[in-house]
Amino acid sequence: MLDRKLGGPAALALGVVLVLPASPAASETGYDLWLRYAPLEDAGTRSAYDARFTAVLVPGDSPTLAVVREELRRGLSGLLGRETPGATSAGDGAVVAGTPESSPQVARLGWDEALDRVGAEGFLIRTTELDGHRVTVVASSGEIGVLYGAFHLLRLLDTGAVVADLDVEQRPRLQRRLLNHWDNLDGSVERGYAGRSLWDWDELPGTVDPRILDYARANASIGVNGTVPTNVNASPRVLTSEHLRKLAAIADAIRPYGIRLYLAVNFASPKVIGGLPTADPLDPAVAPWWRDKVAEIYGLIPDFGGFLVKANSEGQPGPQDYGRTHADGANLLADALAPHGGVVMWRAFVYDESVDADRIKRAHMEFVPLDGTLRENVFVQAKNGPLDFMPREPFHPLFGAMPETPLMAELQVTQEYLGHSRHLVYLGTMWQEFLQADTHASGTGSTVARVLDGSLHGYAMTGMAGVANTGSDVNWCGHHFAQANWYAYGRLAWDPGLSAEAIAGEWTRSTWGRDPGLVAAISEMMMGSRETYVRYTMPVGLHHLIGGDHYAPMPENPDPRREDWSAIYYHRADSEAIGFDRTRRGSGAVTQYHPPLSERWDDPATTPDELLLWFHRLPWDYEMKSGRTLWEEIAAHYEQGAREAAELLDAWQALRGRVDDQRFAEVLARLQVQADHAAQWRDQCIGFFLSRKSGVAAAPGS
Ligand code: BDP
Repeated sequence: MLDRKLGGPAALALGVVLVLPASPAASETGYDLWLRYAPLEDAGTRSAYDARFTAVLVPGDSPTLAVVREELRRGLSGLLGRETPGATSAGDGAVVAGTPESSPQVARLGWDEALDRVGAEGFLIRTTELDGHRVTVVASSGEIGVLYGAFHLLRLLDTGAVVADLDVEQRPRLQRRLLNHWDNLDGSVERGYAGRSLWDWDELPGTVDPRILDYARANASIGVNGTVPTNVNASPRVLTSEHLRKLAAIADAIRPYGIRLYLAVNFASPKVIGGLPTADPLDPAVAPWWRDKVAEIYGLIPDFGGFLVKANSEGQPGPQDYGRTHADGANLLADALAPHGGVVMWRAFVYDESVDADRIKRAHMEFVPLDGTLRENVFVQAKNGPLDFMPREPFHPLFGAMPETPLMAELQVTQEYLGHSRHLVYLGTMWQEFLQADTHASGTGSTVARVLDGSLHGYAMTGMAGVANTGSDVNWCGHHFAQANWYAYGRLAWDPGLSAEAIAGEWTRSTWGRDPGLVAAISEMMMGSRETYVRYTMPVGLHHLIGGDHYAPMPENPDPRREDWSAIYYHRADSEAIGFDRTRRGSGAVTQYHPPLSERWDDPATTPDELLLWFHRLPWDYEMKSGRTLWEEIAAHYEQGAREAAELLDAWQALRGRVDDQRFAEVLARLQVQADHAAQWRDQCIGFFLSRKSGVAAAPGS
């Protein structure tokens, strides 16, 4: 077993290459994620690869090239079950990796045109002849591209792709592919379900936990190229000089893996840590404060990425505290960052009650008028849906509504509303649904993916952010299957057009095993899991049926702090009807979508079942497409969802002995909890809605 001590960066530094045992019964902790490089079981494939990948030729001394060299050796040694040496010249079977600058062999191939095409993060992987030898070349115009190419080659081998005659050309479709951590400076993690924070601020900057290198390596393997280490509910302390030195140590550690550091900042910082009387963006002292602070950051972290800001949202300070707009605030920071090449990611997660009675309309109403008023280095970062990371939402109407403003999508990898790290819910399918949703902003085919990759509106900057699910748990994500969501996020940020099913297959092979029966069984569990979760938590478009922990069913929740944090505000169930009327006759939220969606979703008859009660308030006996009444349909979904959760447990039990014992048992324990809790969702919600329907329970708001 490759455990943390043996397989971590210490082993890399020593050039130790470890070989993994093949037995599925051996215990694994999950620490190695999808980078286990378990020996190929199939003898035929292994001997074919044996001759094809004999040695690794990666000249160059840079930290990134050292990582490439060691990763290729480690990966090939693991997969082939024998040591793969480094080489100094290209013999038969050499894997040659580098840029034209770092590798004389790559330079001699004369692939300049193709290398220009793929850019500094893209790569070519080709089987070719070099000085009469048959070699595999991984080439890019940038070292990070070489690293991505090396990981991709290993992924191809690991997942059993045909590699006889390789000719691969890839480049990322999005420029900035970030993880956003919601880690606090005290080591807790907001909405984190996998232990404590990865960052040990007390030990930094003197000691960087080697685990940070493994974190960076895992991210590089899926193309993540930026990280925001701390919470959007930002402590002003993040920007103190003392803390910046700690951040610089992290930035240094992750740089060789192509990962840039960004920071979530508190808009009131000039006041709280800068000693100014105000943080008003138009106050003459405030802009110089930010300029100086930014200069200090770049002095320590020359490739610093920029700021992420949650302003005037859920009690966070912001420009509106001074009667200014979000644009005033974002542009202030953008001007400070621009000379250094930094960007601002200004979050659109705002829902000021004074804007509109329907919470989901508020961000669109506040931000659309700002389109065209933001500096060129400002992104607006919007969650995938207009409410808040529900298991199913229609796409956020801002996508397709801000042609002049680069929009970044914020996806939530941590399962805040999706069963925490207790439920097996593969999010790849949910994100695919979002990315492929047609906004109709500029005719049919105006998918969210095309908004994000800039092709629809000609954005000069593109990006995506994922709220991380990593923590100090030895398996990183709490649930072994939650690792799949980290993986899928990275792969989709690289290419939003990838299919969730292909990603699930890839991940399963690398993480659990390559036996086709095993892959089919696990992929099937994953592919249906999100819809199962939707069935037992938000059937037919019902939403936000939770209480404060965002986990357990609490449809009766009347949150006294804010109406729009309660459950009853959303389902509005009484003896007559259920659902939120967002049609033109109701809140009018449908009008924020382009036609034909605004018409389609205005009419229950043309609204898909899964969004029905998101957009409509309907009588309990409304006739569904299935022929059932609405109530029967809701109840049937709860029943089916709970049944499917129990079936997930059965499906896993059938895999006993086919994966290692430790991970098997850990997943089993969680699936048992999931089945129990799904049954609770069913029973509590059916009971509650029945009482509402019969008029026994009090009507909403009473
Ligand atoms: C909500 C979370 C809260 C976050 C907030 C946000 O419950 O913890 O701070 O979103 O995204 O989903 O700012």
